[in-house]
Amino acid sequence: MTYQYWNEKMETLSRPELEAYQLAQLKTAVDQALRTPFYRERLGKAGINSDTIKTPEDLRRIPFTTKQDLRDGFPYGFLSIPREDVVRLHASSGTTGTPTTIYFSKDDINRWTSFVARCIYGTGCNKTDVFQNMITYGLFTGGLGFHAGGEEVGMLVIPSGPGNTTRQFRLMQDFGTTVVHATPSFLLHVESKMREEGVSRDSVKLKRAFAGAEPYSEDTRRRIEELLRIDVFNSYGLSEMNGPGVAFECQCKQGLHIWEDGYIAEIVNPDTLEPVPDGETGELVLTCLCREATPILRYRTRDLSSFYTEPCACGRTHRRLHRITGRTDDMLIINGVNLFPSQIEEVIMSMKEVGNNYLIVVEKEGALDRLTVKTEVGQDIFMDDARPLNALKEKIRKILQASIIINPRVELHESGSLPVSEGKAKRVQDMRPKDA
Ligand code: DLL
Repeated sequence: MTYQYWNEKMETLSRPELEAYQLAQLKTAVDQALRTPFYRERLGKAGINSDTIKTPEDLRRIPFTTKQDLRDGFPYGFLSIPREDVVRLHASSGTTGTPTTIYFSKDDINRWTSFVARCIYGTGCNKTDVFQNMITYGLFTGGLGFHAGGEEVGMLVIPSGPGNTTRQFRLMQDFGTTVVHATPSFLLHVESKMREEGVSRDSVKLKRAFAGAEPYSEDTRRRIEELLRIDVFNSYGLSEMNGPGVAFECQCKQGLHIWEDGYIAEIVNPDTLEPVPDGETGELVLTCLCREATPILRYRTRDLSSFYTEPCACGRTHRRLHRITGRTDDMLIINGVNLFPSQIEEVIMSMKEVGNNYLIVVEKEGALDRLTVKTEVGQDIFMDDARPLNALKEKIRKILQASIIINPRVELHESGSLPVSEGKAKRVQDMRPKDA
């Protein structure tokens, strides 16, 4: 296979060159951070400035930054440049508290855009492609981030946003869309709708999809790839680190290259905060090296991942992350047993009889927790035939129980009947009283 690089020099720097580059950028980031009210105090207390950062290991002397810190610093505690040099802001939805806001200078936007372009180009896209960006625009970074990256590559970008699948199909057919971007759950919904509305696969020219913004399993990727006959590339990012364009799969589709000239990645044990041995799973901690307006150092993402230990066949020297399996804060404890929603997804998405959507519900039943897994059935399964349905239910229950230890209740639902979210899927409904 021939691999294409957007910025060959930076993508294939030798490790010593990359580390030297990171160190220089880290010093700049620390200087920049000292211009914000938050870090002036935090780094001041720890006695840290760019002169105390002499080797890559000195990074570990910098205190961590948490989501709560960002909230406490709302609205301008993390701003390091004059307000009039800020050209854009993005913000988290704030559904779980005060929103967190990230500010960008013009140069920040350009740097972010070139990282997203690097991701897109590295999957084999080029200016002949037609790119339908089926993700939310607005304060969410996915829409505008990919929009700018797609234009930078020179693709024809259709800013469709999510929703309205009938119109999405029309756009795909009218303009010959070759690449789409969406959350994996929305891609599965698109596939179901395509069959439901009788849109033939041959009437569209799709080749690739970028899927991210939420966790999904390898089986889900395979399912989307097989059903839509496309290549799906995993895309990871977070608003605190600009948005998409932090880590992305190349044509090898074996883990996500984290762009180490833009971000320093560490993986730590979430309890001890000590680094885990290479290859072991822990919490990803990121330092942003490519943004001046809102510098963020050693940010605890709460995302769980691990590094690949071998180099990638594509020749890029930037390390690869395993797909994010979940977050430290999305672990459920059910009658004392720890469970990540991804463990359930892995099981059910590998079963052909199961449809494209599912929901996990946890309730209190007396003193005990009760786990219910609601799944849609495949489109060729009839809901009025009780016997095969009961057999299927029992089969799913048994396979799940063997894998997650907990004995779940399984509910089967008609294809297309479970709620679909246009943005990130809400897979878990935890109905247990909060203080129980
Ligand atoms: O989701 C940015 C983004 C947009 C990434 C479009 C990819 C594509 P936030 O809304 O701040 O930003 O959410 C970030 O989403 O910490 C992860 O928990 C999760 N996440 C993002 N990408 C993936 C992925 C955007 N590929 C949070 N796999 C992160 C698993 C992901 N989880």
